[in-house]
Amino acid sequence: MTEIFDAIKKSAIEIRNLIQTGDTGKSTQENSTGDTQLKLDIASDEIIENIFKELKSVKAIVSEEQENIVSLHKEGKYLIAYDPLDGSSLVDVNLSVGSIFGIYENDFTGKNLVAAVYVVYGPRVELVIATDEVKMYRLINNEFKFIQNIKLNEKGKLNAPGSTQNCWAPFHKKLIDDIFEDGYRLRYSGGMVPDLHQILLKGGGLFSYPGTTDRPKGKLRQLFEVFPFAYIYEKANGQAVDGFQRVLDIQTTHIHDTSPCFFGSNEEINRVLKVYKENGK
Ligand code: P6P
Repeated sequence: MTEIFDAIKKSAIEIRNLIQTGDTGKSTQENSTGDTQLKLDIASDEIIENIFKELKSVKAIVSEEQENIVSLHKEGKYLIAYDPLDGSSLVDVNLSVGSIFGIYENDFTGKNLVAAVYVVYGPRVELVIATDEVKMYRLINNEFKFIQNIKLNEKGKLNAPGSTQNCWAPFHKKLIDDIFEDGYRLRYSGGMVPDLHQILLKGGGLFSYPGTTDRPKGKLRQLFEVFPFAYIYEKANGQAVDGFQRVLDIQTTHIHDTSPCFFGSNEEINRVLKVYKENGK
């Protein structure tokens, strides 16, 4: 799997250079989930696909920016689902964005995730690799240097409430009040990768992207976004749930399926589960 991590590091340096050219470039295309694709999305996707094509250990890949699975090497062991540049439109307002990778064996299901990686393109470029441990690296003089292991506290201080204002569950207001009765700091940029990175680095809290009235099954994609971060949060001593169950136990029916999701420290997630159990459907 080392060659995959090295390939991701190589793609991160190329994508960082691409972002700094400044041209996000609106395109007329839409991706499989109806998001308008920026030239930056398509270019980042090409960088990653071309690098993965060289790896004999990769059997197939699927990108959030493409409709279908791309078969690569039939003797390969790993399947990779990735979001090449999540939150790319934030580049236009100079906010951080990220790439997300789920590395699977046998099939694209939560239970078969064997590693997850994300890259944050911000004032610094940082990369986090989760296998049995969660390790963070920083790009220094064009090389990724190991900085620290990441572990979540039992209870945190940060709250990233994505789109909870129009959550389908009328009790969601109560949920937020119950969970955050003892005061949390609001930290939400609209970019899943920097928002979740901040909670990991600052010791914990809760990131919520629940089902909403217009999207009862949530907005974030299982294979490319939700499962990889669920894997990372669990390996960092936290949890990831859809309100009722562990996210990694969800049965995916289509590669572009979405899911409501809560990522966080044990204390906050256990409160979410309790309130959903008492009030949910
Ligand atoms: P909203 C970015 O478009 C993204 O996919 C995630 O990075 C982010 O958490 C979410 O959507 C933001 O969605 O509805 O708050 O704009």
